[in-house]
Amino acid sequence: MRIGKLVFTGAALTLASQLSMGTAFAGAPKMNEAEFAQGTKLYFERCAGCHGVLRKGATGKPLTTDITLERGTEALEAMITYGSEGGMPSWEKDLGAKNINILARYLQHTPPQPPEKGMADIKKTWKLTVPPSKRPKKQMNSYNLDNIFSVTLRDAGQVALIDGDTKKIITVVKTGYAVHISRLSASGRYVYVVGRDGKVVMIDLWMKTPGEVAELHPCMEARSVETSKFKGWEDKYGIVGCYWPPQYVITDGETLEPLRMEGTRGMTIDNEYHPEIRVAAIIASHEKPEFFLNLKEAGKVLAVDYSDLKNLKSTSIDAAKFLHDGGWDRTHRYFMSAANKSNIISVVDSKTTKLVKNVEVGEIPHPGRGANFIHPKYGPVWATSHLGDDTIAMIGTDPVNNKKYAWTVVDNLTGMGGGSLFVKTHPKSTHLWVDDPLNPDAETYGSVAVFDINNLHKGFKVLNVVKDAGLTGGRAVQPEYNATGDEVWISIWNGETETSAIVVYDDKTLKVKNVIKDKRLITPTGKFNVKNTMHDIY
Ligand code: DHE
Repeated sequence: MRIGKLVFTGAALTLASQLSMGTAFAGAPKMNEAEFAQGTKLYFERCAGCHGVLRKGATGKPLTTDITLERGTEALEAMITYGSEGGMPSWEKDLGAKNINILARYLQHTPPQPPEKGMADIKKTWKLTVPPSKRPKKQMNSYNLDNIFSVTLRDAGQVALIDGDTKKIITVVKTGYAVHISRLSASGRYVYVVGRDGKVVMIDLWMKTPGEVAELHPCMEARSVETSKFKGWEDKYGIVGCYWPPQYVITDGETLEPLRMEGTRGMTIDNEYHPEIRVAAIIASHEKPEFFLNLKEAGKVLAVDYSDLKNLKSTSIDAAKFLHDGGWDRTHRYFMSAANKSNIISVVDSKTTKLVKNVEVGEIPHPGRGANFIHPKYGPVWATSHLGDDTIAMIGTDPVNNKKYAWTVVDNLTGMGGGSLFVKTHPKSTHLWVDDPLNPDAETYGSVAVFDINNLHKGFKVLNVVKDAGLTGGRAVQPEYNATGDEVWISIWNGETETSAIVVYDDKTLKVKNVIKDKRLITPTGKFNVKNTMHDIY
């Protein structure tokens, strides 16, 4: 199905600006230098996230010259203009005919190879803004730290720290370009934010006004950052997963000093060499001193043991291709990892460091971190919605007391439509929230569906979040609970120059409690509540 205007985009401008015409391909349609530069910029801003820097394909189809030259300019223009049934959205409105023509010609040239980034380069980017010795010894503010939200201000390259109790913005911190996610240190003191441009900023919540204490720029494109959570290793290490160059970097947890890095190029599960194996989601084990990395193009989950960085051990687990996002089951033992273009959830046991099962679900699962709850009939389940269809799949996750339901899809719900990105619930809640920001229909992408967990097949209640925010446009994205699990925060993601908002709902009554509007809230998308993120509650 078509998912409408592509907002699912963005790559590093800095990366595009480092590529030149040197690699232009003689057999391809003519382009002058300015057009080639524009094509490169457009590709990296809009296309690389799904199709890959080298255009080998992942969530999007491969766009290598053997394919694009055969298609030719006209067919490529039509594809970009109108999108495809395979999920590629229409770009007509965003790019316009001139840019589409440039992009169609650009795609027939050999993809320029972006530069590498080794340890010496990375070390030069390390900035210890406030060394640990100069940081507060205790919390210097009176905020309820558990209930602070780190909110992605996507197009502003910032995060807003919002006090969940008063709903007021505490401060806005500058981060990387098109910032992607925030994660918390195990203690809850530090927030780590990663931008699409691969810049990581570390924020200390104990400061009188929380602010940056360190930064590092280990990649040119990235989407993931995580911190060590195993007992005895709290706040010890951080890890950044890069899209480009394909690598990961382990850092000191308190300073972001880069300590150890490894490349991820290599063989896929089909034993084919791939030059661009990107690191997608990273999740920290609670069972062992390990990070679990989704190696997207390889289809492997890499368990990296951080107990001895000098003699680094890692276990490569065959899962399924195009691993993207995912989260823990409710016991925090099983990693439910979405191989989105394979329509599979790979279940990895973090205790045995082995694949348990590849579970087939709907089209392009996209759980975020997923949602854990007790299904009235099948016991503990973990749920995901889908980008490519309107279903919500529930997978049994209890191999002890509900063995016959474990690791199979026990139930499916029908939601508002395809184009969903995130589902969410909370152990204290009886509601399951499902967004739909990439649905083609404006009414739908501005709304969320809420299911009653005790009566799942009764149907869902639709909340028109755009209307509740008093706005006329925007996409409702990523439900996130507050620390006590009785409020749900939803972003209205509007254009950079338009008014956006965050709507706070009472989880019990589903009534609006607050609408947070502030001129600093530019393109809010992901929201990360300190307590829930730090304890992996979802
Ligand atoms: Fe994301 C998580 C990659 C587009 C909002 N996104 C992730 C993760 C990955 C990823 C690998 C998991 C990180 C982790 O857990 O360690 N996202 C990508 C892309 O490659 C993609 C498809 C295209 C791109 O070029 O970036 C993409 N993502 C988007 C968006 O357009 C979204 C909707 C808006 C935005 O802010 O850019 C978006 N992604 C998010 C959010 C999360 C996320 C809010 C974290 C969800 C959570 O609950 O943890």
